[in-house]
Amino acid sequence: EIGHINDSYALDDAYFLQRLSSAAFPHPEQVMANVEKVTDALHASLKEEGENEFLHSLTLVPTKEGKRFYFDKKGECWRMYLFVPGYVYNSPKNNAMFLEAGRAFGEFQNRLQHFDASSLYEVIPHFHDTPKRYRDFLDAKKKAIPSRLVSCQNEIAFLEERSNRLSLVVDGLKSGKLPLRITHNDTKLNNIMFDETDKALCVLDLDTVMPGSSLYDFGDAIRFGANLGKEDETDLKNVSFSLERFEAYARGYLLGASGALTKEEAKLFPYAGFLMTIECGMRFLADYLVGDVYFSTAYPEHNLIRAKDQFALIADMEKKQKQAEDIMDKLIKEFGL
Ligand code: GN1
Ligand code: MG
Repeated sequence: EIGHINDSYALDDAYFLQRLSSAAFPHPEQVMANVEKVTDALHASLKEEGENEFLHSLTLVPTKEGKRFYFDKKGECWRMYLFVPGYVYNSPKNNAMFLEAGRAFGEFQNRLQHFDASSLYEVIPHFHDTPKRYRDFLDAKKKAIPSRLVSCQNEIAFLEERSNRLSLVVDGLKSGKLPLRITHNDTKLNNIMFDETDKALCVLDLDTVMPGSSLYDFGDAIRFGANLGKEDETDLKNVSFSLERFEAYARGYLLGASGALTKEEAKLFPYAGFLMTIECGMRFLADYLVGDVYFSTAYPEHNLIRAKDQFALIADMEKKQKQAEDIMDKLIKEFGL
C-alpha cells in the first residue's frame, strides 16, 4: 500500500512494519481493536472455506507479550503484519484487473456481512459523512492562508455549486433506506494486493474499517480506479471517467458480494462515484487552504492539484451520468437484484 498517512517498512519481504499516524488516528488502540476483530473474522471465514487465510487476509504478528501492537517510548503505535507477497497498482492494467479489485472488495463485504457493526469503534468519527466534511471545508475556508484562498476561487465555486447534493447516503443510513454495513472506507486500487496473474489476493489497509455504507466503498474505488488519470495528474486533460472501468468494477463488486447488496444500493452506484470524488476533492482543497496539515505532500501545490483532479473527474462523470445509470440498470437485471 502506497499511503499518504502511515510510515511503512518492509522487513526481508517477510514482515510489514507500520507506525500509525497519530495525526490521522488519535486513538490507535481503537484502530487496532478494529483490525484485530476484522482480521479474526476474515480468517475464520476463509478457513471455513478451506482458503489460505494468510494469503487472502492480513495477519497481525503478535509481540513477545502476545499483544498485536506496540507503543514506543514516544507514545507512537506500531504494528506488524505478515508480508503478503504480490503487487500493488495505482492504475488497473486493464478492465479485468479492475473487475478483480471489485470482486475482492465485494467479497470483503460478503465475508463481513454478519459481523456486528456496532462492535467496531468509529475510529475517525464522521469519516465519510460528506455534509460534515463540507462544513469542515467551510471552516477551513474561514481559516485559509490568504494567498492560497485567492488562488482557488474556481475550485471553491465548483464545490459550492454542488453542495446541495451531498447528503443522500447519510440520510439513507439515518432513515434505514440504506443498510449499515462494515465498510473498508479506503478502497483505492492500491489497497489490493494482486498476484502475478493479476488475480486479487488480499485487501490491505484496514485502519479505516468502520460501520458505514457500501456506497462509500464502491464510490471511493471508482474515484480512484475509474479515473484514466492519476490522483495528482498535473495535466487535467488526462483526467477522465471511464465507463468501461465503472462497469467492470460494478460487475466485480456485485459478483464478490454475491447477494449481500440491495437493489437500492446498486442503483446509487453512479451517485456513489460522484459523492466520494467530491468528498475527497473537498478534503484536499481544505487541506491546501490551511497549509497541508493532513495529507503528506511532495510539493506546495500538491493538494490543490489533487483537488483540481477530483473536480475534473466529477465534471466528466456528470457528462456520463445517464450512461452510468443505464449500465447499472442492465447489471441490476443481470444479477437479478
Ligand atoms: C488517505 O493514506 P491513504 O493514501 O491510504 C486517506 C483517504 C483518502 C486518500 C486519498 C485515513 O489514504 O481517506 O481517500 O488518502 N486516509 C485517511 O488518496 O484519511
Ligand atoms: Mg491506504
